[in-house]
Amino acid sequence: MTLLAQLAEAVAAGTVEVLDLTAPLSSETPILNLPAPFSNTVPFELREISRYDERGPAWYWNDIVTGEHVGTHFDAPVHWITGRDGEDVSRVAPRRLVAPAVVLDASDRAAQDPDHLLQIDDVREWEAEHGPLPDGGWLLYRTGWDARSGDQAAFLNADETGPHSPGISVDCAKWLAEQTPLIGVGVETVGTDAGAAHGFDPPFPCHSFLLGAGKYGLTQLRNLDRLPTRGAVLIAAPLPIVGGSGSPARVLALVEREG
Ligand code: 23J
Ligand code: MN
Repeated sequence: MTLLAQLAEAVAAGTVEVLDLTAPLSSETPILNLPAPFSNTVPFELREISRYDERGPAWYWNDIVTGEHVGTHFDAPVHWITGRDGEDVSRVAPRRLVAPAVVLDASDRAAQDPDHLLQIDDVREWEAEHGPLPDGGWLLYRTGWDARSGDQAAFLNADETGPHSPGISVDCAKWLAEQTPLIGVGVETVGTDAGAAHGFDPPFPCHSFLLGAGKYGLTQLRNLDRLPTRGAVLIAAPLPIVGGSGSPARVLALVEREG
């Protein structure tokens, strides 16, 4: 049997499970809210064209209105000034969109401290226990933040000092971008950077370093708690928006279950 025939059989039998890591897309899907003077994205919206009515008697369809960076989405290198000469989302090679993924779980610490920042030593410790970061693969950073994704206020967790959500330190973002073989970083939060990252030096270090290194971001993932620490295969499917800086994406994970 070929490898792909085996895979198809395993999916049918459930020994390879297909997990959906994507948040549902609706006008309720939380979106980023940058402070003045910066411009913001629009939320997702459906605009009905017809629904079995005089506008179209036998068909239902909608136009969609969305930002590129709404809901579970893919950040392409050109999203950031450091990656301005890099790939737009339509140019990301399909083989890059199927890749191994590992999970680093910091949900205990993020529950204690909503501003929790992942450090290089945390990743080194993880590697000592679980092996090296995958070459050409994703680091999925579990923080438990997906539990808040049904509620924009809880998800952004903003007070008078700005948003508070977990992320990655400046040093760690630079190290992940420049010293590891990762293809990118996936998170449960509204963006790959911490809520407070507008005040870091450089601001938004995940965006700055990872996209500057030609790497990618994935956001608003869910179901990371259902993934093994290593061994999952991620399928990230952003739309090939020509010239686009990113795109809402369907993100699936293939996971082996005990027969
Ligand atoms: C633009 C500016 C800052 C940030 C973002 C976008 C995102 O999080 C994003 O979705 O790429 S932090
Ligand atoms: Mn984005």
